[in-house]
Amino acid sequence: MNITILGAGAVGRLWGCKLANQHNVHFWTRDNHQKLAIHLTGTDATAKLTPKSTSLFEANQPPLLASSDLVLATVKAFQVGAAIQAIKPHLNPETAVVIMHNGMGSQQTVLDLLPNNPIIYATTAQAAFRPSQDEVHHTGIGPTLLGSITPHGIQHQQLAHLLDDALPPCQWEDDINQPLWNKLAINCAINPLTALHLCKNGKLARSEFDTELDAICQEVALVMSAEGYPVTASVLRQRVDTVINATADNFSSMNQDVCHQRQTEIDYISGYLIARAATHNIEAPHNHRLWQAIKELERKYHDQ
Ligand code: KPL
Repeated sequence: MNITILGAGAVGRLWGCKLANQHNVHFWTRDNHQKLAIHLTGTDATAKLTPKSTSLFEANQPPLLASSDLVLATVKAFQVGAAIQAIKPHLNPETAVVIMHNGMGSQQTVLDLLPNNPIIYATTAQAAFRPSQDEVHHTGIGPTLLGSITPHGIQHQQLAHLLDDALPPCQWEDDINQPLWNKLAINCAINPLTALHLCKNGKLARSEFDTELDAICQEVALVMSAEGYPVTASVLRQRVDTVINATADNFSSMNQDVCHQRQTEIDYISGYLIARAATHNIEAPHNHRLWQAIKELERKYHDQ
């Protein structure tokens, strides 16, 4: 299969290296470089690349994009619109497009820009970071779930097998919004708090965060239930605690964004939750306060 990875962050590079074991992989990035070198490291059992080998990929070549059977977009939520606009002139309307990012709220933008392509959304618990320019380090294995948001996307269920062969475990979901909401709930709790307290995920297990985590989960549970995904605050709190413990030694993506003074995904995490709460007339003061605090931080470092 011919695959284009849209975005060359840690997650895009990880998937690119893994898919390249069986497929032709090409990258589309914001710079215009025609080649992309990636050195993949990591200790997971599925690593098939020889340790210390560097793979050289073709990049930013319109004919390779035009002949792609699949585009896997791994850019951040707030970059999705611009990234899709950049590839649109070269994209075949039959090419399946998989969108994989933290948070929710980009679906309508993608549907408006690509009304004919099969559109699939994905959420992954695979973790990676880039210790240096060329290197990507695979730090955690977790499930990837994907499902269609367009009627013709359903014909692409075999993509779950393709991704599963490259980087398991991976599974097709009939309603992808359910796992997207489940992940959003976890991100609403962990990401802003670890970014504001400049701490690893594990610190949130301390009792001083109990009340705040309960309040966040309470609001998210109300909104999820109103959206047709009924859940209780205590179930969400258990899930959040499980992730806090499983990723205790990690810095969340929002913590890393704030530390590097980058734009965060807050508008697509707490911001999305608040927007959905408003449509159901649900109060979400705790999530709103966290959203405001992160926006204030972003404003400060952008004004510097
Ligand atoms: O998805 C994550 C993130 O960092 O964005 C969690 C689950 C919080 C793990 O760090």
